Amino acid sequence: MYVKQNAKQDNLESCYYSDILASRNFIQIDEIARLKNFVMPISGGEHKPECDHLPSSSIIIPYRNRTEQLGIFVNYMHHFLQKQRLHYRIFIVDQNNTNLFNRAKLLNIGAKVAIDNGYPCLILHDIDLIPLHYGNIYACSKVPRHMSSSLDTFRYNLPYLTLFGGAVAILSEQYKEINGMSNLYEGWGGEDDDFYERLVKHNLTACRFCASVSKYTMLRHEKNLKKSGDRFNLLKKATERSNYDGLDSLNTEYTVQKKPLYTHIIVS
Ligand code: BGN
Repeated sequence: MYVKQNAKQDNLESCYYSDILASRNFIQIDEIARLKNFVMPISGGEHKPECDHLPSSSIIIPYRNRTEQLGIFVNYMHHFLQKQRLHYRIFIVDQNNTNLFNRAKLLNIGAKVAIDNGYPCLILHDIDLIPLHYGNIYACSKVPRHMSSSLDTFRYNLPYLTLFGGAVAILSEQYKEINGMSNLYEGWGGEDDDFYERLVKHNLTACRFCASVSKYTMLRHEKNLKKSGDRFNLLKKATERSNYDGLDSLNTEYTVQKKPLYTHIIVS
């Protein structure tokens, strides 16, 4: 358990996280059941600490019908993010139809809502990924950052160097500059590689923290994801398509509701 170490820390005026790094680095998954006692009051999944903080972060989660993971994720993440003393808000972007899952389009919609609400930093995040190191700060770096590069299901190795999926942090300005992600990837796979091509096109060199800080565990789920049959062809034209397929070509309806632990964006 994280314990405040001295009285001075109780009156912190800035949200430095070096004390977090110093105090305790790893979180045990079995803490999840006890998290309720640790989190501060939240509305719409937003929390603002009473101190100067880093630029505000929006945590954007593409989602459909994984209630158990949702409960684990939001409880764990409020605890985790509050230890990092961030101003943040969790957005769950819920695909409310039976079409193939369109992860990138949901991320575009979440990013649009977050940007419209004034968030300068976007954390694009799968719901089954649980960060294990407090040093993995959920704020944006100057360049886009691949956060989940050390994942237990990949035996803590990167499958390939340009992988840019799972959990990434990107400034809203940069996301707008590259026109977000493609809306055309229906089903599993490829949309994150397409996203990476957009970064390359705009000379945005991505970064990673070291492997020990970038550790994640993946929550188990049934592997019933249908693959995108088009992904190979789509990827071939990723760079040229980015001019007209992305954040500026969203034509999907959605509603936004504040729930206690998250902002719920329902996409029809
Ligand atoms: C890759 C997928 C990514 C996925 C990683 C890790 C494709 C495109 C093939 C041309 N890419 O194979 O989307 O994030 O695996 O699982 O399928």
